[in-house]
Amino acid sequence: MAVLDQLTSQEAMDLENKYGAHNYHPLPVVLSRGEGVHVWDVEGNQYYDFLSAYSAVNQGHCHPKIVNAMVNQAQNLTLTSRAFYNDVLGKYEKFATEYFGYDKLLPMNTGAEAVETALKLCRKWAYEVKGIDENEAEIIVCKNNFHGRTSTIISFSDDPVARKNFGPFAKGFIKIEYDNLQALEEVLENNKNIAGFLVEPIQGEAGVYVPSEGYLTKAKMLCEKHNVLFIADEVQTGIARTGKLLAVDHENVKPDVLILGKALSGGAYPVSAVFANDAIMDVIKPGTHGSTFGGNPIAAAVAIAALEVVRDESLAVNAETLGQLFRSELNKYIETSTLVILARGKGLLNAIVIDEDEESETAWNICLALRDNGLLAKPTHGNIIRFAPPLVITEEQVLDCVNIIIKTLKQFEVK
Ligand code: IF1
Repeated sequence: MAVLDQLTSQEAMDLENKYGAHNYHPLPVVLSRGEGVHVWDVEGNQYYDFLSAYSAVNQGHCHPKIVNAMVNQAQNLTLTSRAFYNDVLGKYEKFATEYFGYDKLLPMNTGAEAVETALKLCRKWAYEVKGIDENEAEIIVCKNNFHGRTSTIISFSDDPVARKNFGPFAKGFIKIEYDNLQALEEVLENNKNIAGFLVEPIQGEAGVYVPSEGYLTKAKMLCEKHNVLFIADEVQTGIARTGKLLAVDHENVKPDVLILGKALSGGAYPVSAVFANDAIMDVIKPGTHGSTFGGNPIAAAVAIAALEVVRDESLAVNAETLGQLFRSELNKYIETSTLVILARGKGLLNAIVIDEDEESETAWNICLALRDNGLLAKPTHGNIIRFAPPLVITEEQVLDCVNIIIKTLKQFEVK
């Protein structure tokens, strides 16, 4: 088989199954093209994308402005490593730090790398600025977190599947309940060695779990009181997804350390970054941290374009307005449903909870039926379906999608 031959869906799936490690269980659909809110499979069927590559494609598939920036840069210079300067990185750093309101950023590639970077930055700050004894620093994390797949990050996950037989695990993390200020205060009061508090403003993998109003504000205040860094993982919630540029903006909280990834490139390229002010970021000195690809010229050019699209197309406002419409339309149906318990979320990061236990296959089967009806979504746990379309979606398209979703759910209602 020549590499360029057009495969059928079945052939493409068979190839992945035979030659690729089985670290995923994809919904059976093979995509070959994307534009805006739509993707097409190899047979030419069109779908609404309600996953957006886990919120990486906020700007829509193959946004022409982002693709142009990438192609133009790729024709000039792709990679220098950080052994030399390049003429795009500085421009991007100026643009992005002004955009998010920080003194500096540290460029990486994937979300997990950026989380790792933030953890290292936090520890170094704790020893060199806060004055914690070497190797004694602790970072507070939340139950049911998702921050990525590296050895250190899974050390403080409590997903048994993500951890089993990957030990021994890294030390230095204290886990508390999410959305529980008392638990946070207790740890802060009783431990002198706390360096930071790492938190998702909305827990994505946990099933789009939105904390109580005021949680982030008060958590930030507690951190300030105890001279502990408030580290927000906005890899999934950031960049307009929840109806504000950042999810912390809903409470006007300014994290000491901000972690971004995914939509920082509009899904065109792996681009992540950690943002902080000089008092923190200046602990990083030459040789202490880095990455061959981090800050490469393509990433820098793509990220500038991706952030410009978010601003120029008012994607945060669109996510806020259409998110409300989406939830209110779905809720009208849910009131009469015996299958769906609730819809929750913020902006265009939403989920519905099915009245089944976590081992149930219903959510998976609903996603197969949604696919057949022209909409792609993925379950998280057995009973939750996440709905996160590209933020360039229109009102008319939202209503069309609500119809598809309700029509599909009705097939599963117990009569
Ligand atoms: C997979 C979930 C989403 C993230 C937060 C860091 C990372 C992620 C808050 C790491 C990544 C992804 C990765 C993806 C599944 C996924 C996910 F279901 F697990 F929770 F988005 F909803 N912080 N999230 O959500 O970023 O290294 O992947 O670039 O396939 O593992 P990464």
